[in-house]
Amino acid sequence: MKTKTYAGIPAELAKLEQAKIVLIPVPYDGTSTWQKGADKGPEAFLNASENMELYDIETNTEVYKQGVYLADAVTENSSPEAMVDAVHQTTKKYIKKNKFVTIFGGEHSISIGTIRAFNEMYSSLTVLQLDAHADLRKSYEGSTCNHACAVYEASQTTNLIQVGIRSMDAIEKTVMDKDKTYFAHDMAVDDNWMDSAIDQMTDNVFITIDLDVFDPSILPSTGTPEPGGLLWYETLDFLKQVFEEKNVVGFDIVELCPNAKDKSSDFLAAKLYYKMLSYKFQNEDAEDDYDNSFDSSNSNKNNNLKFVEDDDY
Ligand SMILES: [Mn+2]
Repeated sequence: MKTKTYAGIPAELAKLEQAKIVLIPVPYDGTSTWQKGADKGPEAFLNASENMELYDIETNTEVYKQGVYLADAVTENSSPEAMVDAVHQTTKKYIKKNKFVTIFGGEHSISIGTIRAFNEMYSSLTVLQLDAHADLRKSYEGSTCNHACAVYEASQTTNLIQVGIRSMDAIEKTVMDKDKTYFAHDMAVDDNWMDSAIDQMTDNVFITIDLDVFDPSILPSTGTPEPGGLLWYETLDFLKQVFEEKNVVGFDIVELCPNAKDKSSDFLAAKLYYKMLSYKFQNEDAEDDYDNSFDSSNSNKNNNLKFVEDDDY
């Protein structure tokens, strides 16, 4: 039974009917290969969120007043495939309720389900992936729903843009679209990478953030930390521009692997989530109705085809 609201917000702002935002926790860690613990991510994130100031200085807003409904966690873990299916169905259910749907993992394999749902509900979807790892394997250790395969399906069915990549297997080069991949070592010496990535996006953008995209100096608590990652302000600068210029339809944040002795990563994740909501709703009056602009006719189309976009965008 759920006893708390997101960030301890008042109960009347946490009801599904009134809330514009839905948060779905997915405490899943079934396929991680090195450090376990991503199943504890949502709880650590929610605890940190409760201890965070809810006024955002930069946007001069209190986005929680738009209403945030904390959904029941998706706990299906009988198999990776069953988990992905449950995430897919739950995400879609709340998109259809005209909510801004956000998901907190769990390991990155949960995004196979979130992306599938958004791709069915929005046309010409761009998936913006911030991640240290390419995650483009078609299958890994006998499953297509392994964390190493997190965006393989997206690479085939959406306009996938990968940012911050600094670890991959050579086999992934056969799947990767190099023109839409921003390697960390290139970003470090290229002032233009943000504009270039935004120019490649369609209007509808879903963002998947693997927290290991951040440098381990600011986010050590993740399953596979990789040196040479993004820092805080450059990441916010990029995300803010994406929210301002595109229709961000939802996002997920994954791979928080909390450490009882160092809660700074939990706070970074909590603040990142709240910042993204603040950017999304900064020009929306809390009293105004919200329209998440999903396209119900789209769910009947076959979005399993390779993404093709002939128009300029
Ligand atoms: Mn990943």
